[in-house]
Amino acid sequence: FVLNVLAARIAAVRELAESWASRSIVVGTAIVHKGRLLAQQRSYPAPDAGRWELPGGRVEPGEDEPTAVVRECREELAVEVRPTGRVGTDVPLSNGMLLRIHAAELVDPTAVPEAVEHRDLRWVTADELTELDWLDADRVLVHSLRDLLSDA
Ligand code: 9L3
Ligand code: MG
Repeated sequence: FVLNVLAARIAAVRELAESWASRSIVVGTAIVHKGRLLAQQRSYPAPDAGRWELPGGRVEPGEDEPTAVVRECREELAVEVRPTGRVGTDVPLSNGMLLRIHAAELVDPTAVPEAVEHRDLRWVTADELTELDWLDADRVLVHSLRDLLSDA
């Protein structure tokens, strides 16, 4: 009986820990098409406006990362993507969350992403990657993203 109670306690704590862990992840999406990477320019908040990032956002409680990637790309770009695996390392954000990148491809290669809530979108080449004014966290990933483009 005591062991059962303990096991239940441990399960409850683990569940809580996992829900906290999943809440602290921000997914970013590396969509590569014809040797270019899709970058988007933020329009808010003021300090980030005009700077570039990979599409994405917070993983919601109970949501897995690939599902969050698909949802965020629908919301921000109005396209369907298929996540294919993680890219680079996790990058700590100033708000205490972690940025984690997933590569993805367009389900329909002829679909045209739209800047639903962003200022601008750009398909960038490996050389253009370094020139963009990336958010600090995304800039850390430029080398990994370049590798992704040279593989394609
Ligand atoms: N963030 C940084 N780089 C990214 C993304 C998608 C997000 N590629 C940061 C910006 C915000 C936080 O994560 O501080 C949450 O992102 P969002 O929900 O504003 O997209
Ligand atoms: Mg976002």
